Amino acid sequence: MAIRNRQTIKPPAFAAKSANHWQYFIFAASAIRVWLVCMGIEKKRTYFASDFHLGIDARLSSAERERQLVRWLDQISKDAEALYLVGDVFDFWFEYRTVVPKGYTRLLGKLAALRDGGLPIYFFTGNHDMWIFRYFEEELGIPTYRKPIVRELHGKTFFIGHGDGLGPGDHGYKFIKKVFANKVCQWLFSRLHPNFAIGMANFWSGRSRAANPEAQHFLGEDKEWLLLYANRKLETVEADFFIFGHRHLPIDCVLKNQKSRYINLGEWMHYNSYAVFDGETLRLEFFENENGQVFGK
Ligand SMILES: [Mn+2]
Repeated sequence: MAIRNRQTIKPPAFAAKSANHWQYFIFAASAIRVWLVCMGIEKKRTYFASDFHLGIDARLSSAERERQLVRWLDQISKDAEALYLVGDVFDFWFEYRTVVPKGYTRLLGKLAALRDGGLPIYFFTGNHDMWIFRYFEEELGIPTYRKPIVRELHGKTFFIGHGDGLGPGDHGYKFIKKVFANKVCQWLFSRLHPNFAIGMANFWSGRSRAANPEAQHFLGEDKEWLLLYANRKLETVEADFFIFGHRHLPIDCVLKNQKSRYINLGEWMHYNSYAVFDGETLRLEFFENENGQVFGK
């Protein structure tokens, strides 16, 4: 077999042209991407919010707040890549095998529509709605988490959870949480008639709020218990962001490694605060509230 002289093997004429075409293609793709980002069409933002406490009235009534949340969801759906609802969406929820609390139709409908449209949504139970069982998963296709999770998003590590029962102290609550999470206690509670059981729970929920007036200021780096928890957790988990709710105060604080941050999502009874991560930076923002303030900076 004749061996072809190397020099005679030239790249075919179209190769040079196709390299050019390739460059054009890359240029066009980046231009389109810039345009999509400018238009807000490319979905690349991850949103986090918690503590809507639907069911009780605050600055707005619960019904008004629900509509406000739907407006917020409409707004973020334009560029959302994912949505994390980090607990206490409802002020109280108990789910029977065949019965769920009435109300919240607009929020549930909007979440269903977004989920059906392909938006990944992740739901965490909080201390007020820990008795959400399989409804969100089965009816809305939204996975429900009862404990903090660690997620990798665009190369950053997120530690995400509601935050109740974490950090030092609060032994009373930690005990009650164990009772509430107990399957036998849940079964017994579910034997009660909903009118009685949910009425009693709403009364309890209101009382617990009255007994624990919210501390509406930043307590300092040595006293904010979720910050202490995050600093401690850094010894075993290399997270860039610790995202919690529960504290009802929008907080953004650099942790002891001078790199990671503790973010508290605040709440929607007064602040309407949420966090948005664009793939590189994360910040707290406020919806329909021009007086929002971030603590701990
Ligand atoms: Mn809460």
